[in-house]
Amino acid sequence: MNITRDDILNLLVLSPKRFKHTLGTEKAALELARLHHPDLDVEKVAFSALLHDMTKEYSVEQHIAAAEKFGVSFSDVDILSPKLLHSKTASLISRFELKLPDDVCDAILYHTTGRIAMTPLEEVLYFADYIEENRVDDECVSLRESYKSFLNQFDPRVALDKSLVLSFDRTIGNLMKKSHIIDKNTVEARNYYLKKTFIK
Ligand code: DGI
Ligand code: FE
Ligand code: FE
Repeated sequence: MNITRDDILNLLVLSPKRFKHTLGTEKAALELARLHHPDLDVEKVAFSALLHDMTKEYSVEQHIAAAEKFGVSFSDVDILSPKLLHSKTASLISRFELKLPDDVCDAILYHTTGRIAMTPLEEVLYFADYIEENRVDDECVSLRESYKSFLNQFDPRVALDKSLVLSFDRTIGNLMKKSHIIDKNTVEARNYYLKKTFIK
């Protein structure tokens, strides 16, 4: 990749809180990769984590303008789920401006919703974002604890699958409580990882 970690840190424009979360996600992703997917390219893990929320603080108008630069327009349906726009614009910038490889851009694209049969890189980023150490809300704390306890009881693959199911269940539960639209990828991912925990 023709970009360095320092280049990425210099291009991030984020509040201190979001920047801390970004570094926490990088750390968690590297740790998850070491245990679950040791063959992953550590630079890809770090770069996808550092960039995953690069547009998180954009307004809807800024997301629309950022996508337009690459000839992409959001539908009215896309805009009904504004929280998902940052994964899309961060992925577009990574792909077309930073010229990062497809697997890194896909990990960024699916970091909020997850999807069926995530690649190792997608899985590591998705879950690191949820459990990184700076997330202190009750649900993240309890998910981190469940993950640790699963690791003590099951092999790492099963522990991660069970933790992914818990994470999707919580996200879907929260979205339902607020009557928000649930992305098809989130639902499909939840069912996929739930079935996986039953089938040997
Ligand atoms: O960007 P972060 O805060 O670090 O975390 P994230 O990218 O996982 O975003 C979390 C937010 O995204 C949270 O407010 C719930 C929302 N979200 C997650 N999945 C879906 C979703 N929103 C909609 N509308 N649909 C989803 O499927
Ligand atoms: Fe995000
Ligand atoms: Fe994040």
